[in-house]
Amino acid sequence: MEPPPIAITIAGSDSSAGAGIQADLKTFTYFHVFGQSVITCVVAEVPGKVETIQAVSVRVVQDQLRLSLENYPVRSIKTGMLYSKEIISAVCDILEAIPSQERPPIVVDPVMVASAGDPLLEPDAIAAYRDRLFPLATVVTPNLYEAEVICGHKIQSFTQLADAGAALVRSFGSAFLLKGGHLPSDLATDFLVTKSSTISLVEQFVEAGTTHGTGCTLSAALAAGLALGDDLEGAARRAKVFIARAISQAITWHGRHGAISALKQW
Ligand code: PXL
Repeated sequence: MEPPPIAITIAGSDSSAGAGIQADLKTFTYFHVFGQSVITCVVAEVPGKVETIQAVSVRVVQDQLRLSLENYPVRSIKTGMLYSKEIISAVCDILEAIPSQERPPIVVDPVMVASAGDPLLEPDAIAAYRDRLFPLATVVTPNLYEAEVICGHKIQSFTQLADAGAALVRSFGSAFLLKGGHLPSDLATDFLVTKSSTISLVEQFVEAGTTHGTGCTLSAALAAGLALGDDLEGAARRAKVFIARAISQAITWHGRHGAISALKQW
């Protein structure tokens, strides 16, 4: 039997396991992709509250990534929480060293803040994303807030979101999947913008029990599709259907401090 394709997630560990590395690995498994992980930081948190962040040393981040790439046929890579300019640069050093025709497709989820508003990226790291990681990406997946930070202006409508995508594609050369779920509407509309087209991906908006991990889960599903050999549009369509399902089937527990939920990623 053919072994499954391998995807690597380069991201933070979420102790509550709804986002981060844990969300990515569950999502990869759902798609029958063998997930490997490069842990960039350890985050002690529950949905809505980040308590502590401990970054992993740059050396250990690089060793995790280098060992996977040297020993396995890696079919796609996704990045999630990278936290600092030092970690972004360290990851780029390794990715840039792969000859471009051998480099697996790279999905960059430019994680900046947790769903409850806690910062997950040092402010001076944005330049490293723009200068080094976005140009290496196959596709970058900002939500509304992240798109505003990257573009430097407010985005208040679906038209403005699609226009922002076209400007970003011109600036960085990579494709952008812009997520419009935070724009008020009864439809959750995302735009996949490439050099040659803009495609809208539309699902019914579902008020989620939690939004914790939605960005991680979508970008992991996208990376899984690319690892399986889907083209970018096919992977994006499959990822959109998957995240809509994960949100509508979210699970809720009744814990000591009340209800607490997670997406269903399996
Ligand atoms: O959903 C953003 C995110 C990404 N990565 C890690 C996280 C979170 C959200 O809290 O903890 C590790």
